[in-house]
Amino acid sequence: MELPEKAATEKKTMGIDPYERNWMRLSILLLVVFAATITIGGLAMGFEVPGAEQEVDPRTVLDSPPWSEPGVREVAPGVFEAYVVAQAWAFVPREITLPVGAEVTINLTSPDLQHGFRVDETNLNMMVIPGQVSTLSYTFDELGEFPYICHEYCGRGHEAMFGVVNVVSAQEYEALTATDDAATSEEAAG
Ligand SMILES: [Cu+2]
Repeated sequence: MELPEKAATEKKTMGIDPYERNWMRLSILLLVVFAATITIGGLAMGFEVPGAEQEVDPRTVLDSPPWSEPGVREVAPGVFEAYVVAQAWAFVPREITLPVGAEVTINLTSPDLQHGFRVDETNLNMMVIPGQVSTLSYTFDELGEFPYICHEYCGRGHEAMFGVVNVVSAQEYEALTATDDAATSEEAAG
């Protein structure tokens, strides 16, 4: 008499438990929310995947400006443009210094492999593909160091691909750029 009783209990456990059913409903709801977020973000809010802003030839891209001289430049007061090369296995430049409140447009390209670029504590997060320039803008409103890393596995030196955005006070920035200018003019004079 024991066997049929056991079979009966097993059959009972095959039904959907209310707890499980709620989790299934929640998962389906989440999928609907994600789909809605993507649709609204893409169609109504203008979110775009960083991508083919500009096509380049990865074999010759580093031979001519601005890519032959990667770095940051101020294009208008408080508005900066950075050109960053992601190459196996380092970022050029390794350090970007900006005054607090700087609005910077970061352009990235790679002459060799697929790389990634993610800046800590910001929403700057891009994929870098040879032959393309990825571009994102960000305003650094807080002082501090914001490390960036390559987050697309790109070979044996992958873990060495990192750098840092230094956000300093306006005075400190002025002092830094003043010494840079002095050094440059000294070099030119010498
Ligand atoms: Cu990389």
